[in-house]
Amino acid sequence: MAELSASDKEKRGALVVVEGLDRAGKSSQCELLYKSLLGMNYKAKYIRFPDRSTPIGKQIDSYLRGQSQLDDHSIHLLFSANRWELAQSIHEYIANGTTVIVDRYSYSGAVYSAAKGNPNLSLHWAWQPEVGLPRPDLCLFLSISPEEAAKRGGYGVERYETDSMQKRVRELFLSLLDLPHNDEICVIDAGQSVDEVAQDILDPVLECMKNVDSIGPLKKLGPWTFIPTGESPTGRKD
Ligand code: NYM
Ligand code: MG
Repeated sequence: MAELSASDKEKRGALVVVEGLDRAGKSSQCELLYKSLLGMNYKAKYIRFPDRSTPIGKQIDSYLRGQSQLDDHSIHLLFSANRWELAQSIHEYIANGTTVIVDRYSYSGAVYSAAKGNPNLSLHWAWQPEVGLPRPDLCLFLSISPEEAAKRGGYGVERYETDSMQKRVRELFLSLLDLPHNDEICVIDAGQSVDEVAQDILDPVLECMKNVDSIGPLKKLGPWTFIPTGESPTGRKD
């Protein structure tokens, strides 16, 4: 196992986000990554969104389980508020040298809401409440086809876990990959074995952690990140 050098110990942590469709294997891979980093003596923290433990998270959980109804904009803003609740602590972890692994983030936030097809809720609109949140240093997109994901256990239990929704979510995720300013996105083939996916994830994460000094202080998500102003990959103008 790698020993930490003196300069490693002074570095800020990296903010690493893992994204993808339901059943892409995000949570299992985040756990593995977290354990690998701890095993190498790095300081690491694993968080996931939605964080269902907070009062806002409980409202989200009830909506996802179909136990409550909410306007599309309202639930969208709750998901975003759930990230804002943790923004300060993410800054603090990063500043004290802890690498933060985040299971879903603003990209899920924007694409799932936009995929609902509400004509008043474009991808561009959906991105706005994310502006100012900590900007990931690296985003790993676990790429899997909706058909492959649907074969995995537990699929179909919650709201959004339908074939048509997952297909639109994937199209929107892919449209984000084509936009400028997305250098920090790395696409991982999530159809491989668990060990192969874990290795494909670990390499870019270690590279990113090594290079955080050259990236500089943790940045903030801007309106320019991923979504060009005034248009959206859904083809709608705001
Ligand atoms: N989801 C998740 C959103 O619609 N917006 C968000 O901002 C986030 C973080 O919640 N189908 C959706 C995607 C998932 C669902 O997430 C629950 P998970 O990771 O499956 O528990
Ligand atoms: Mg899910």
